Amino acid sequence: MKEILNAPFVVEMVRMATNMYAHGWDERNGGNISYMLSEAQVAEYLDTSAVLRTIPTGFEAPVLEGKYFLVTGTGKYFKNVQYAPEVNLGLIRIIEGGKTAELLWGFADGGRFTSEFPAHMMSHAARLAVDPDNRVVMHCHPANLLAMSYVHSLDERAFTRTLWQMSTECIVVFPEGVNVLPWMLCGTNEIGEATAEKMATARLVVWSQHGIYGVGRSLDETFGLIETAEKAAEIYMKTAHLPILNTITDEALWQLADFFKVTPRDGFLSAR
Ligand code: 2HA
Ligand code: ZN
Repeated sequence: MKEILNAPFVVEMVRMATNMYAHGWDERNGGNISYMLSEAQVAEYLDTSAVLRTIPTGFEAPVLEGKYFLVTGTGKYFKNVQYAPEVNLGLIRIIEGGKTAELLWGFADGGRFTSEFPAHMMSHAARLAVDPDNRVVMHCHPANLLAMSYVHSLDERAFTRTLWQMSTECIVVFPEGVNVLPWMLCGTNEIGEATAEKMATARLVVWSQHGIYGVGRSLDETFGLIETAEKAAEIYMKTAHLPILNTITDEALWQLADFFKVTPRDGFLSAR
């Protein structure tokens, strides 16, 4: 059996948590990541029949039965993940239709997965229905997206259009736009269900006055999505109070969509 601390998925997760902390997106215990793994990946490093303990989840997600996830722990600080991966991360398998998680590695101080586990697992289930290659759900608290949710309309079309106008890359990176939830109590099944519902039509879901959820096929892709939206929000917050003399027009956004062969969310650009 190979050493799990050297597994590419653990190394990548540690680097990602460290990088996200460095971006200022994950103060204190803010943020969480879940990364779906195949049984073959896990079996190179662990005896998959050796269950350390079982943890109840409080929800059901039958399509995740038998699936493996590397997840950040509740109350754990992203800044500390690199110093003690086996305490701050856990590797689990979902059983009993989602009601129970079997811990195979990690959470070595007796801990458990992120308080946002329902939102993560329900988002995985929702995204797998749209994209069977989805692997990652990532949540964090980037300052400019949060700030924008205080001063901008939360209408999804309006919010998306503003982000698209703030940087040429945006419509290419997230042509489906962003979805937006109003403020809701975090850590609950209700916000998990609402997030998953929004995930049916976009890979980014803003949690107003809280943060953002992103999903993708890899950690890099998911990070890049959030990074691009957050950069656009930063430009918005730098310019919103100033006289706007220039913008990226809908005609220019259509040109980008054509050139980069992406399909903008239906109805989000003016018809041409
Ligand atoms: O895990 O970010 O939303 C801490 C949080 C809760
Ligand atoms: Zn949060």
